[in-house]
Amino acid sequence: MADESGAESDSKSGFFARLKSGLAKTRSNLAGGFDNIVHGKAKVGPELLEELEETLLIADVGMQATSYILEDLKREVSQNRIRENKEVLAQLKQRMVQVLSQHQKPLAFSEHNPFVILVIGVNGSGKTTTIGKLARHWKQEGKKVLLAAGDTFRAAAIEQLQAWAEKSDIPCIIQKSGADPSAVAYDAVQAAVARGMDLVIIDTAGRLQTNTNLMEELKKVKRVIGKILPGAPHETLLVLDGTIGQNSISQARLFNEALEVDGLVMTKLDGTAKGGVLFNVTGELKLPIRFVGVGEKPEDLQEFIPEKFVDALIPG
Ligand SMILES: Nc1nc2c(ncn2[C@@H]2O[C@H](COP(=O)(O)OP(=O)(O)OP(=O)(O)O)[C@@H](O)[C@H]2O)c(=O)[nH]1
Ligand SMILES: [Mg+2]
Repeated sequence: MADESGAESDSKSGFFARLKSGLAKTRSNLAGGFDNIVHGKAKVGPELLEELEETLLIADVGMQATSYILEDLKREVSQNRIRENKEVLAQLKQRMVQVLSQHQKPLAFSEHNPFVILVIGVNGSGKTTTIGKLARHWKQEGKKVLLAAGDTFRAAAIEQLQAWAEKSDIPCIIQKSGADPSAVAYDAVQAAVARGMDLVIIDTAGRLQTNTNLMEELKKVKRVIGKILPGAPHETLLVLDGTIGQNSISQARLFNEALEVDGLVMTKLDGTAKGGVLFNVTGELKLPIRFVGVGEKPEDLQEFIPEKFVDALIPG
């Protein structure tokens, strides 16, 4: 996600192009309903809105978000106040941005030093690679970043995080595999305070949201962090795998109930036609989406900007 080209405008359009290509499957899923409006093929009327409704539901946008997106349009079209495809498109995009924006807020880096981020989620959702990419990006922004290999479950998990740390020349706190993840988190936060770091990012082992013991383990990690640094972790970041579609909602709900999640990352949107689930998950969970992953390259992990996301989904 870092800007390596040095040419800001180029890199910005490059980022947008990557977002667009990463969302290609979802876009083609939406295309049926949206092409008609974008290219002015269909007459504005109740049938067009029904088609749009179906299209949004198929892309996993969800009942509630879909009704919200279309409610005003339905009324205005039925009262003949909107007759042009262009107007329908503009309203639609505006509403979609609204749904995605309602819970957005920036990470409060400036309010805490060190700012502590605890990264959680099920196995393979993309936690460790997300941490690697974010750490690199924030280091390039000039922040003093410390990583913590809190996934002590497998030796390979520690090595995976260490590899990211070495590549970006970032310090990484480790213990041997099998160690208590709370102890690693404790060491890391203590070291960050002592060394005057700006940011600590703690990796954790993947776990199912239904595994009570493993959820308790994460609660303990949170408690221990809060004991050394009251108020920390400042961000409990839940990483969701975009390819699981609607299931991410029940998954996120259980993680949130157990651990009070502050923000969401949705990875692997390049691998799904159901990227509309972002509308659903932010609305249901009332949580901000911090980053989205649209591929495996560092620049494929992008800060989530509702306007850009909607522009990438719907051309025109
Ligand atoms: N296509 C694609 N692959 C991704 C994306 N984000 C992560 N991945 C891949 O997903 C795989 C799993 O990523 P990890 O970061 O190891 O996942 P994890 O959550 O740390 O996994 P555990 O530690 O086993 O729980 C890796 O091969 C990543 O490259 C994405 O946005 N798109
Ligand atoms: Mg991992």
